[in-house]
Amino acid sequence: MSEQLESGAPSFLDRFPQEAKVVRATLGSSFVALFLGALFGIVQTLHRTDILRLMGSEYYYTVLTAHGVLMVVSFTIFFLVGIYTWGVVRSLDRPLENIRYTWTWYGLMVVGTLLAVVPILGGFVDTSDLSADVLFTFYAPMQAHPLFYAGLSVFLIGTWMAGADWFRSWFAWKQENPNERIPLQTFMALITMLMWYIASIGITIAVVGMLLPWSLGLFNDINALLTRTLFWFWGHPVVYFWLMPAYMLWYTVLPTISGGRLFSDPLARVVFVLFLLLSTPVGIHHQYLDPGISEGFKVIAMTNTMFLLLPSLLTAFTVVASMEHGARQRGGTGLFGWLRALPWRNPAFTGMTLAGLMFAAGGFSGMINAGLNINYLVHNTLWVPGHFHLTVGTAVALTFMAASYWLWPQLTNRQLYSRPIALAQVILWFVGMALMSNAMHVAGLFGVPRRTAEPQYEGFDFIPSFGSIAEFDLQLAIGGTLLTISAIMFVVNIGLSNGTPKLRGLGEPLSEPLSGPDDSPEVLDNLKLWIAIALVLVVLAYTLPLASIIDRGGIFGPGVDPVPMLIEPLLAHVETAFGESTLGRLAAMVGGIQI
Ligand code: HAS
Ligand code: CU
Repeated sequence: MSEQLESGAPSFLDRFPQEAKVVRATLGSSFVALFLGALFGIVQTLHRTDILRLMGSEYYYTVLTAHGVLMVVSFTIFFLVGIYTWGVVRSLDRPLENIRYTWTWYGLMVVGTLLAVVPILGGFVDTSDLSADVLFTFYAPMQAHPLFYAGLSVFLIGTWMAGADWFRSWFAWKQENPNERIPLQTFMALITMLMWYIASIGITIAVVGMLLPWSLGLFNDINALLTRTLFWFWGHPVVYFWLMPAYMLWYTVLPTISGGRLFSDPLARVVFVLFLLLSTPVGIHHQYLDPGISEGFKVIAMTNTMFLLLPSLLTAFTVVASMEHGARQRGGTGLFGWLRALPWRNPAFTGMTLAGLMFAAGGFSGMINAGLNINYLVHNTLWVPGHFHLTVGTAVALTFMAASYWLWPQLTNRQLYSRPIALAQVILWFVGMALMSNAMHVAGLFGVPRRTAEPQYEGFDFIPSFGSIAEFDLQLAIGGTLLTISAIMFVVNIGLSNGTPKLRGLGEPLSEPLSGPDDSPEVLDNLKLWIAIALVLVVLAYTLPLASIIDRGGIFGPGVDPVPMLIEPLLAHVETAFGESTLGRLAAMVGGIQI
């Protein structure tokens, strides 16, 4: 018989035992991926900084692919499906419609991951022809074993089914509550999935239509630029797919553990709608340096990207305002004095807040990336991994870990093994990442490339304007080591928590927003409207660039010559095609259809 805590509320496990099991399984899978990903991470950090070489450089891409795929596909997305399942069930306050269906999508995601990871690991076995050293951006011309693409496809199907599960639950709830606003957490999960379905169009065509048959040998040529463009059609929304569950936690859990209430539910809805509208028509900002896409399309992508800063800036405001409200409820006063009244000893709070703080820096490097001209300075340098270790590697990963300290006890009815270790762990992550990402950003500015085992070319010295490359390497290696220790501390702490005594009453209800859903215009909940606008924007942003790439390079090859697209020949061509009409001139301005 488990002991009952005196004042505690029933936990998620008490109320939804079946669903709690699924959420535990998905989060557990994500932690396994994090643990393995961290091990590959340290191997590659120490290798490229030449501090400890455990393998030959020919295995560097194998390690890098394993690190990337385990971290940004498995860790993040398994966590996402778990936390949204929790959020939807909790906020609709009803069990899922069919738990066997739920286990089916979870099973598909596990099988998909295994299918993709086996060929990656095959890269270590010289005698096997299994390999997938294609990095987490797996577009052509690098080619993986067909199993890798098959695994990815199965994994994706699993995620789509997960989304359908939440929609189903929401439909059922709506029948019973026809006049109610969609509860905030469910709203966030549904909007995220609508974005995911739109983004998936790009990757499905690339993987099923091109990469898989190409690796099966069904055709020999491939239009590499087309697979890249379709990849980034999906690849940018993916970064928000990682971020949105973290935002869900910042909006709905962080205010409660700060001792306060969410400042504004309507603003949170606006933010998620903006993500749905703007996440996809910006993918070309990853291709500013790709020859073969005209500058006009790149400028459109840049403009959309700058608009896309808005939801994050709104988030910074809303989340900090909610924290301040919490602090003042706890007796905090003064312009900044309220910061002292926040619960800094709570690892869930401190972890999420440090994650937010680092995201401010990551967002800043994102703005630099997004500038078409300044991107030329940083593209393909170590700056870019510096950027994404602050965003996905901290804003997202640290939030997920911190939130787990809060949620895991409610899924297991057992207290956390050690809060002091948890607190040390989140601080260690922050310190490790501050060192590593700082070194990466600065080294990138000096031109040190990303994605290479041998960044130091023979007969060539990078000229830093301060410090030395050796110092940055050391900083990077120390940071990477602290991060690996921190990841291990997290997994071990959660693992040991499964052995603490059973308790009842560990539930922690969430506080109501200061400005609730009734204050937000009903149109915000009109999902059909938002998806229609999102689709129109995608069509506007992508039809011409894709038509142009296919026109010049074919669907199945031979591909586009790697020469820059110039406006003048385009103008000449469009004049012949459209005459001198305004439309013709306009089409030429943004990049034309043919060259
Ligand atoms: Fe990015 C490349 C532009 C956000 C991830 N990005 C990448 C890659 C990854 C990635 C993985 O335009 C590399 C892909 C590859 O392998 O090639 N990114 C942006 C922009 C944003 C942005 C404009 N990125 C993210 C997020 C990611 C992510 C989020 C993952 C989760 N990124 C780019 C571009 C490239 C790129 C180019 C291509 C570079 C190249 O050349 O290859 C924006 O969304 C950022 C907006 C964010 C803000 C910050 C708001 C601040 C907040 C903090 C609140 C504070 C709190 C704490 C809560 C404006 C919300 C308060 C604390 C107290 C104590 C009070
Ligand atoms: Cu992007």
